[in-house]
Amino acid sequence: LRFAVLAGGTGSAKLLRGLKAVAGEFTVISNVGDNFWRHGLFVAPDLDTAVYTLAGLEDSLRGWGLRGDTFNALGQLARMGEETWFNLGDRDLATHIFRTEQLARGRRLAEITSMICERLGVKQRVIPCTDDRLETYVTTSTGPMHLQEFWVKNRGEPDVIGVEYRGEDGAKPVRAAVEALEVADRIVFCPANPVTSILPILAVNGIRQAIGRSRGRKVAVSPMVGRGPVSGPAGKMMRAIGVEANSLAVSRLYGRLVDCMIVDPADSQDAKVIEREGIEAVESPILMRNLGDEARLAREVMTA
Ligand code: FO1
Repeated sequence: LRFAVLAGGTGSAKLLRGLKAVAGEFTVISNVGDNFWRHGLFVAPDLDTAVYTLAGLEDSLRGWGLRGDTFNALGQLARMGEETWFNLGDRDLATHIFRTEQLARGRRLAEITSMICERLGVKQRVIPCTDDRLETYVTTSTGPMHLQEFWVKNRGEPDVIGVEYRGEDGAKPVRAAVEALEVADRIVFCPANPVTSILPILAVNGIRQAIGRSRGRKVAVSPMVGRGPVSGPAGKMMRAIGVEANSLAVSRLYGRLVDCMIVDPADSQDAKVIEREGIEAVESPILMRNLGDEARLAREVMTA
């Protein structure tokens, strides 16, 4: 069976680890909305989180970066008076240096990502949804700011009024991503922040259409348990775009694009409404505390 998996950051990485354990081969289509330039380097956190996780190099406690990394270069940048709120590890920097150099040579992000996958021994394909600029900006009471500035520099504290995907009109999909979606027997929506991880992927012209055209079964895992997200700013972001922060609201955001939603047993009330609205709801624990949980949910996603 051919799986295509839409993925964002930390929450997605856990399911990717489970899928790697039980499915083996699949194609990840990654969000790029949180990519940004930092210290002269092009950083692509969700791509790197997927690649590091599939390479077995991830720091699974933090949910980003490389296990055992050190931060000496950043410390020296601080000493030189630079703002160092975004923690780029010494070894992680190698990825950003490599990617930035390849971009300067004229290679595209998708090509560079597959080079990184190959060099780190990743068997799965990891494809950015677009090679073009597409950045998630958060409108706060003090003005718009890039997602990383909101989440990391300002610790997710400012009130959020809205969210926009800058560049979405001009962003073309990566061909290999469209092809993977078209031929997939199953398309999986990871348990990710819908507003900052999944909707930016769907905002790329051609990606949403490819999912709509696909004859594969489309299964989404809710990132919500009870009245809020498992982690991160999803609740705040969902309220900012005018919806509630629960599994039902997530299913409505995905709408007809998905056939089936996996929701936590704590959300069985939501599950009933989701079913009534025409999407199958499967109740299964979505919290992933260890590899056992990750593999069990991955199996659920493959069979639901
Ligand atoms: N998240 C943080 O909360 N603080 C950091 O300092 C930080 C550094 C970082 C470095 C590389 C990387 O790939 C990711 C990093 N993240 C950090 C995670 C990132 O900000 C977001 O969680 C993802 O972009 C969300 O998808």
